[in-house]
Amino acid sequence: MAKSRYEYVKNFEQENHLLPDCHIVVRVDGRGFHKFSKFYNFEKPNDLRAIELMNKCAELIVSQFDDVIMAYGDSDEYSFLLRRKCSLFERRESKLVSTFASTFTSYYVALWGRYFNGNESRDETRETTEERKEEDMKEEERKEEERKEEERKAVKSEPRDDSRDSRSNELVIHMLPTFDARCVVYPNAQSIRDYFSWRQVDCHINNLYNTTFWTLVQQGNMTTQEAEQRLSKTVSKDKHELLFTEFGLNYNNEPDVFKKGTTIVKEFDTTGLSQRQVERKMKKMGRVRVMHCDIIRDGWWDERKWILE
Ligand code: DGT
Ligand code: MG
Ligand code: MG
Ligand code: MG
Ligand code: MG
Repeated sequence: MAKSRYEYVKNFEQENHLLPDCHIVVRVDGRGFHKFSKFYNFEKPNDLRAIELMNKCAELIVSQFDDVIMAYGDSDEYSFLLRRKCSLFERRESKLVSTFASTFTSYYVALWGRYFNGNESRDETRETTEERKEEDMKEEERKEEERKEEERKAVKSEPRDDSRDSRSNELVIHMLPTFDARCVVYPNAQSIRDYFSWRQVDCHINNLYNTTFWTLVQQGNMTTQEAEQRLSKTVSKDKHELLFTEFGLNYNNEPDVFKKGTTIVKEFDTTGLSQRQVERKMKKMGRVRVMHCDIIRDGWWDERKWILE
């Protein structure tokens, strides 16, 4: 192609090629999800629909990019770990950041209805047509109930939020989900382990706080200010104790998906393979596994040495 006289402007572009041989983490985080989660009435403290939607988006990304070896997420964020030797987009930071943010956002928007509008039953992973029929019938009945309930409300002429159809949870144009992203480069296995420990500890601390806070509000009939006041200056142990003695709730029995977040990892069966065979195999797709477990302990990483190779 002949060069035009304008082409010199290309020289103004700057690329940040991330350091070779280092681990890259791309973290996406929902923009303004405090407001977003309120607008779409997320359940408190945890909305399983939102969590499962996030997990599905992350799983699709892990499956789509060979170089993503692991992901960890909770709340409105997900961290993706790229293989140390990865050359995706020549390790160009802006390409990585923008692609992950937009791909994640696209999945989130495309799958929203499946998780938030009772369209989960359209999931192609569903087992048999018989079960599907039964579910569809139940779904119809539920929708009919909802419709009647809406009518009753309308008759009482409650003030209605005219910004959206309160009968559905459809995304509206002035409140669409967007995600930011950043790349962080880590020099060694220990810093990567510490990175994921940091995120999982954060998940734990937030979840313990939120669980206690919303229990005080929902079951203890406190105002949010009172609950905040009650929890100020408390440490973890106090919150466990409060939940147990005042509400008979053993925090340890809360679902792992809330306490531990979600880890998605590519697994490879490498038993009996030579080093060369292992390397060849690692270049192909591994089996994608989703789990909710402790990733701070050594054992988890010892069983999956390929992640940090
Ligand atoms: P940012 O990230 O700086 O744009 O601002 P936010 O508002 O996204 O703040 P961030 O990311 O620190 O916190 C995530 C927010 O999302 C937090 O306010 C709680 C909310 N959120 C996430 N998952 C759930 C959920 O399952 N249920 C409810 N009720 N809220 C959730
Ligand atoms: Mg934030
Ligand atoms: Mg956020
Ligand atoms: Mg966040
Ligand atoms: Mg192009």
